[in-house]
Amino acid sequence: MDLETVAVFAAPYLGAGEAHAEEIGDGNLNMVFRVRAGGRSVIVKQALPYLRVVGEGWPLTLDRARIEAEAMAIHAALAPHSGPAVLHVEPVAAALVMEDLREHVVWRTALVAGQHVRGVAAELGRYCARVLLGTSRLRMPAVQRRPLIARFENPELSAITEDLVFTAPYLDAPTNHIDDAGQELAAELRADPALRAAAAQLRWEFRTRTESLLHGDLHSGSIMVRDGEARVIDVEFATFGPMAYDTGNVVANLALARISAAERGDQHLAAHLDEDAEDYWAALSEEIVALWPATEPWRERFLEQLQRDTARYTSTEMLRRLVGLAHVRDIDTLPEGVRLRAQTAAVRGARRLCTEPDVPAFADLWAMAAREEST
Ligand code: SR1
Ligand code: MG
Repeated sequence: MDLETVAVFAAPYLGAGEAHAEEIGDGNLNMVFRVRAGGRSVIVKQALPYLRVVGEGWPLTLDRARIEAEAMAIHAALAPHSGPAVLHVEPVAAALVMEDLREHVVWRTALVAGQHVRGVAAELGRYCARVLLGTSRLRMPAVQRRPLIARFENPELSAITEDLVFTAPYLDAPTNHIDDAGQELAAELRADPALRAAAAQLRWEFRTRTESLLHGDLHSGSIMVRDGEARVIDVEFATFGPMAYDTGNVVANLALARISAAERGDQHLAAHLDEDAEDYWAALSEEIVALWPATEPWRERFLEQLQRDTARYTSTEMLRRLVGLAHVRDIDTLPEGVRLRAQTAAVRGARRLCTEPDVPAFADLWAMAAREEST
């Protein structure tokens, strides 16, 4: 859709008067518009038959709009108000009309601007527990789950993850994007057989461990926040996979934000991010305990395994954000010398996490991910 057609398309969900549209999307995949009329506004998200940032040279299934709409419906049932309300789904146009979260900001944008938003991390922990446990065999009957696993196969977007997260960063792949200063760090990853084997094993587990319906791309750019509230967006990568893929994404992106804040000398935000990480893990664990079925006598083992796997997936998410195709602004907006220090600290921490994931407590995991010294 263009600005004119999207305004007509969204008009039934707006107030009276002429509708005006603007394009607001800055994501890699889709078109996103805000449309206003009569004092109201909605968001229209449309999938194109290709990747928005690359163009027609990278074709991509329109089925991602169905995946997103269906995943959002499941999220809304298990974790009410964890995402924007979906007002309409139009399969032919591969478009969704959604609530406009005008009062919220993208979490990464707030963090890069040095702003701490309170209460968000704990909210996110509860959301993860509700969706991840709620779609697992611990809480969802097999008759309901098996057809869902097929509906969320999502092969094209899962292949992007398999390639960009678990494969390309460990090879001299043309999709990698590494600044001159970071070349040596990237070469270290390629020359580390234990790390390459660990990443390949995590790719295998991502492909085969259909534990829960994942968000599939749960970084701080997929989370909109305001005081005490987190709303999760951009669910097109949803597929069944290991729970720790999502929890590792959250921890990795918080860790990169923390490393960035510390290297910028923003000790205030760095301290808040330490608290956020603890709050996220505490709320996640408490909600898992609350939802855990009384008939399953292995809760502590489950939590230990989740922590261990979160360490491993935190590692691969951090590394791919440093040397892969899709970087994060937290690191890339740092001035050159500071950026290399941040990249070095992050690579060092992520590599340790991969090889030493069996830490006693979450605080140890966090210290490795986010508080490694660069010098
Ligand atoms: C080519 S898509 C690159 C990245 O953008 C998405 O948000 C996912 O993180 C994907 O890996
Ligand atoms: Mg996205």
